[in-house]
Amino acid sequence: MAHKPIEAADRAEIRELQVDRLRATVENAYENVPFYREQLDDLGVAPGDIGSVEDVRKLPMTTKEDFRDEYPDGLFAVEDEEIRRIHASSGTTGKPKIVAYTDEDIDVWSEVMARSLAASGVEPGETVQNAYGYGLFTGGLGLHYGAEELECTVIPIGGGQTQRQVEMMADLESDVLACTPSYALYFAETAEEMGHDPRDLPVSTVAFGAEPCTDPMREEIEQRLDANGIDLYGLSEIVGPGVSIECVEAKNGLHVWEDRFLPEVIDPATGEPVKDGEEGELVLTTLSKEALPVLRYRTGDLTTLYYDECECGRTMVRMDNVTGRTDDLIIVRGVNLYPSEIEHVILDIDGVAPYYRIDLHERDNLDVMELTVEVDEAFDGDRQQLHGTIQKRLENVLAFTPDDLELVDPGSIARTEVGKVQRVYDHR
Ligand code: DLL
Repeated sequence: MAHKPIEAADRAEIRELQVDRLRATVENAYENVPFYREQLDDLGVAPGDIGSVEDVRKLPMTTKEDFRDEYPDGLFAVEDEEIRRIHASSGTTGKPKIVAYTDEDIDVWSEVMARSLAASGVEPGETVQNAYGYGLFTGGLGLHYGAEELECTVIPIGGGQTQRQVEMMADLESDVLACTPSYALYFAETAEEMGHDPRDLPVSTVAFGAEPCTDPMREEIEQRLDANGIDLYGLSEIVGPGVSIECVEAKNGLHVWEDRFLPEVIDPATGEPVKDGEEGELVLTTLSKEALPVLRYRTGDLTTLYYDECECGRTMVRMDNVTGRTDDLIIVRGVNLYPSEIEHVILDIDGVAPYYRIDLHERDNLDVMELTVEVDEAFDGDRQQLHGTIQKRLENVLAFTPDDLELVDPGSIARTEVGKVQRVYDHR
């Protein structure tokens, strides 16, 4: 599918558009959101001070806590009558973050989502089986509107009902499965249990997102379903799904739709921008949102930006796929680890199934980590040996071994049919 001219525009043209839209966004925030007006006044910044994209650094940052503090509508920039839709992002604690859209916001969202699906190789006329949850979560309706905008057929099945999903896919010949990466594997597993070879199912693209997906996990999805796995990223505070996506040509970094969202990467400790090509926390500014303009949102997601050319011809910056968040860093007896690092090591080992959980406890004032790993169905080797291999590999790669490592039978670890998978349980 050909991309739109803006996706491959000259960088200078993109920058020009970004400055204009950034200024307008600051104006909207300043005029209509008292929260932002106060912050901008404190910093002595007026909308007219935005003369370049770099001037974004003059702006205040917005945090998750700001959304909570301003609950429900303190960050909205338009009158109630202009709000056409509300979504919410469920946190594990406290109030949800409420987000709002005008008609125009929904159009823009649908357009970036359609662009995303097209970049992932989806063609108009194809059938998209949308297994993201419908409702307050942005995944369901976000994908839905985008797929319709691209003139696809949508099956709005939502999360769960997995046997039915498998039957529908076979009977209605769905080309695209949109779901979380953990659900894609659960879907394949269920298909197998129902007597299908999942590789024979008609799906050719899996647009996975909403959760981290490491490389070994993606390989597993692609192999089990014999489909292209494409990483789709987004978050409610900025719009929902459709902030960035991998192109099918390169599958090497997610193109951020920079005409609508301005990305920066900062050092999470200092808030200063990192050097080019370094990893840090992704910060996003909306460039055309009417109902909810957001300045420099600290996503908590760790990534790197790449401005070099992409083989697909798009000029929009690519971000590395997000496998860690600043707040899911596990610190066990002074060792800093991200769950994705553990996942990367263990899923690369033959005989290990892509299901695991990490439990953190405190015993006698010490941090203790239990790692539970599922053995692959096809594994018929020696479990004791596999146990040793996992320990050794973790020690070699991460200089860390869990206090307890338990191997469990295939199917023992609970599967997540609806919503996002949880892998870390902190009992401390
Ligand atoms: O998860 C939106 C979405 C729906 C994205 C469907 C993709 C597909 P929230 O519930 O607000 O929105 O959660 C946003 O989820 O800050 C990341 O930490 C994580 N996340 C989203 N996409 C990815 C991804 C939706 N592709 C939070 N890889 C974000 C890793 C992701 N993490």
